[in-house]
Formats: sequence, structure tokens, C-alpha cells
Amino acid sequence: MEHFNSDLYLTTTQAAELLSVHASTVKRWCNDGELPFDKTEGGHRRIHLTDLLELSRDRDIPTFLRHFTPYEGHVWTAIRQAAEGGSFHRVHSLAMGWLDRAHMKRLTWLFYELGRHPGVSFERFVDEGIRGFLVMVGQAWRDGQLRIGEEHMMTEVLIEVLIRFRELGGPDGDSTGLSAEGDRPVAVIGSMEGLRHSIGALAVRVLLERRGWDVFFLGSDVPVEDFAAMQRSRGADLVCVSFSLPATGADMRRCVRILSEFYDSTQPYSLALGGDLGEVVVFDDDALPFSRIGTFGALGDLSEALSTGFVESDPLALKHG
Ligand code: B12
Repeated sequence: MEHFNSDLYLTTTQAAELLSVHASTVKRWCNDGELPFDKTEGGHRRIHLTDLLELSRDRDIPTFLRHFTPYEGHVWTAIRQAAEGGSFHRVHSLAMGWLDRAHMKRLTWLFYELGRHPGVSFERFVDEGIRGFLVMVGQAWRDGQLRIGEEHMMTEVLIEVLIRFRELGGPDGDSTGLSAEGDRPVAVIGSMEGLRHSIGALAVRVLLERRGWDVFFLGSDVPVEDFAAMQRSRGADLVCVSFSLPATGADMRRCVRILSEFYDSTQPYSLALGGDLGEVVVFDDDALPFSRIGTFGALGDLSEALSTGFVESDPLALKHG
């Protein structure tokens, strides 16, 4: 039966997840005639999203779709496509449409719920969800379809969303076993001197905080010397510098040269340089004083490096031996 392929028909498991109840509860509602359903040729129950949402309203069971009336179906299919299908295409088109109509509250909720979905890691949420959307926003601005004020407004929405993820804590939240501030590894994070793009750096901050780090966040346009001074005064284990266009590889090399000059071997640290420069810059780990140095194009790459020992004190690093 072709129509069950529609994204708006849910399995009992999906229905249970959406309402945060046990699958057996959903089956009972079906059996008791409280929740309409159809059956596939194979005999599996399929519940239409509209029927499920009606039951959730009648019984006061909140779902994340409650913020999106009357677009629940669009949001459900878009977020599912990101979580299960691996593509953010629908999320992005929905978001562009809402930006066009200035539905800013809906837009905020859309990104918030996307990031909270268990099928979307924080890294993918930022690397594909947020960054992919902002590439479209930048394009629309360049093509004259968006005013600069609208681009700024969108940027502020995403900053607000990212900040909320600091408080939500990571999926691994308490598993780090660290609570006292003194136990935590320390990072200093900001964007390179001369750069006003700060969202990449902010995302790195939230990523590390969710992994159990203490972060000193310096924002954008930070003089290189100040990264060095802050590392020393805070005894940081890691310094992260974000680069974005219009910065170049020469800016990155200058940053590394200055940090090398200021390096104090009694207070060792690793250096993570990240961002999108449109060119690959490689540094020789052995020729430089840092414990480790790495360049990263995305949050996912840093996360992976941390898990495999880029910084020894990372709370989630897979300990060897
Ligand atoms: C928002 C924005 C702004 C905002 C920034 C606000 C803020 N608080 O950050 C404002 C309005 C200030 C701005 C200013 C400018 N912008 Co602007 N901006 C953008 C936009 C739309 C989004 C950038 C963004 O935040 N992306 C989301 C983040 C998450 O992505 P990201 O920075 O790439 O970070 C990811 C990775 O690179 C990596 N990463 C980044 N840093 C780090 C660090 C570490 C340690 C790690 C591990 C990983 C990592 O992980 C992140 C997640 O995936 C882009 C569009 C685009 N195509 O990117 C244009 C864009 C980058 N801007 C552009 C331009 C031209 C400018 C201006 C020069 C405009 C002007 N004439 O004034 C100025 C630059 C001023 C300056 N000196 O920096 C161009 C650059 C083109 C070029 N070839 O140079 C772009 C591409 C727009 C376009 N299509 O033309 N911009």
C-alpha cells in the first residue's frame, strides 16, 4: 500500500518516541480504539501523525511538535530526514521559508529541536545543520535576496540557540565524572585577530563544555598575543583559534609563529586551528613546540581527535593501555 510510504504515517515505535511513552501504551490505545490506525500488508500498525497529535492534545501529553502548529507535518518530516536519512535539505528549506516570512520564533524552535533530537549529534547539528543553513543565508545575502539586517537577525537566532545547548549539557553529561572546577581540563577559545565571524568559535566552546571542559571564551577579533597570555594565566591545556574567510593560510601561519614564540614549555598545551579557509594548511608537529598541533575543518574532526588523545586530559578520551 503505497500511501504508507508517506512520512506522515508512524510506526508504533516512532509514535511512542514522539509522545515519550512506552510502545506497549501506544499499542493499547490502538487496541482500545482510542487511537485510529491502519495496517500494512505485512500486518504492522501505522498511525497518522494528525491522529497522534490529536490524542496528545486530548491527553495533555506534550510533544516537541507543539511549537509548530500548523506546520507539525513539515517539521516532523524535516527532522526525521536529518536524524534518519542523513540529509538536512528539508530543514534548510523550511528554515529559509520561515526566514523569508520572518517567523523567527518558529525558526528558533526548529534549530533547538533539531539539536536536541537524539538522532542528531551536536557535531552534525553544527557542522551540517547550522553551517549548511548559514551558507545558504550568506548566498542569499550575496545575491541580494536578503538584507544585511536579516542576515544579522538570523545569526543572532543561532547564537541564542547555541548558548542554550551549554545549559542542556552533553549526551555524556555526567559520565565524565567531573564536577569540581579544579578537575576539569581548561581551554581558551576565540576567533583570530581581524575576524568578526564568531559562531564557529562559539560552537567549539559549547562542544568542549558539553565534554566536561572549563572554557575561557574570548569571542571574535582576538590579538594572537592575548591567546598566549590567557593560556598562561589560566594554565590552559588547549588553545583553539577559529579562522574563516576572508582570512588566509598566511594569517594561520602568523598565528602559529607568534604562539610558538610565546610558548612556555613549563606550561605545555595543544593548539587546535579550525575553520574554512578554502586552502589546506599543514603544520609539522615535530618542528613546533606545542604538545600537539592540528587543523580542523569541522567540529566532528576535533571531537574525533579528542577521543583519540589530542589532549590527554580530555574527559572522554579513550584511554589507551
Ligand atoms: C554570519 C556571517 C557574518 C556575520 C558574523 C557574525 C558573528 N557573530 O559571527 C558578520 C555580519 C559580522 C559577517 C561579517 C563579514 N562577512 Co560574513 N558571513 C557570515 C555567514 C553568513 C555565516 C558564517 C557562519 O557563522 N557560519 C557558521 C559557522 C558554524 O561556520 P564556520 O565559521 O565555517 O565554522 C565551522 C567550521 O569552519 C569549523 N570551525 C570554525 N572555526 C573552528 C575552530 C576550531 C578549533 C575547530 C575545530 C573548527 C572550527 O567548525 C564550524 C562548524 O562546522 C557566512 C556565509 C558562509 N558561506 O559561511 C558569511 C561569509 C563568511 N562572510 C563573508 C564576508 C565577505 C564578510 C565581510 C567581509 C563582509 C563585509 N564586507 O563586511 C565581513 C568580514 C569581516 C571580518 N573581518 O571578519 C563571506 C566571505 C567570502 C570570502 N571569500 O571572503 C561569506 C562566505 C559570505 C559570502 N557568501 O560572501 N559575516
